[in-house]
Amino acid sequence: MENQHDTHGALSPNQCGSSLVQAIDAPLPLVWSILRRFDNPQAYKQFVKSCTLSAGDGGIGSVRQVMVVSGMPAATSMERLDRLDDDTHVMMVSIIGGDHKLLNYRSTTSLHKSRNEEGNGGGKTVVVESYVVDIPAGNSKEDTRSFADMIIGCNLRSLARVTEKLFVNGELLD
Ligand code: A8S
Repeated sequence: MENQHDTHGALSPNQCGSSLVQAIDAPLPLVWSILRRFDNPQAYKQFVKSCTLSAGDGGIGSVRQVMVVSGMPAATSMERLDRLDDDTHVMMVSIIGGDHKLLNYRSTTSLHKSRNEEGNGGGKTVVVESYVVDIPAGNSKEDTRSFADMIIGCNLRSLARVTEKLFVNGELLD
């Protein structure tokens, strides 16, 4: 389930972005417990080989050094945690360095209780991830967006797989 329309009203001509949606058959607290671990993106991101914090302890302002698996057009990424809200389940991350072309990349990920399940203690979650990034010189808006959308789509489907498996195995966190 992906929605690839622009949701960032004020994009400059040299920027692009989109918004992707993923439904997950697992409770929001469980999904949040995996997503909020800024120090451990490899728990679900398949393109991450390893990750170490270079600043902070995983809270707001922390910086992580991500090593990407081979086969990608980049090997490293330096990323900062800008926001982590345990009440509204919103996480914001900026990419601030690395050997890739995603300059000024900023993402917002939020979790929502599935509407159908509200009120009956249901175990469904909707994830929405949006981003904005500069279009690299010599690249098209469409190529930049489809590249980022491909990675985020993989990440969100993987987050669904991992948390649905934990849920089935009875790992109900609160
Ligand atoms: C994320 C989102 C993205 C990550 C991209 C878009 C990246 O980690 C990969 C390949 C690249 O060429 C760029 O939430 C970069 O992880 C997998 C290294 C940044």
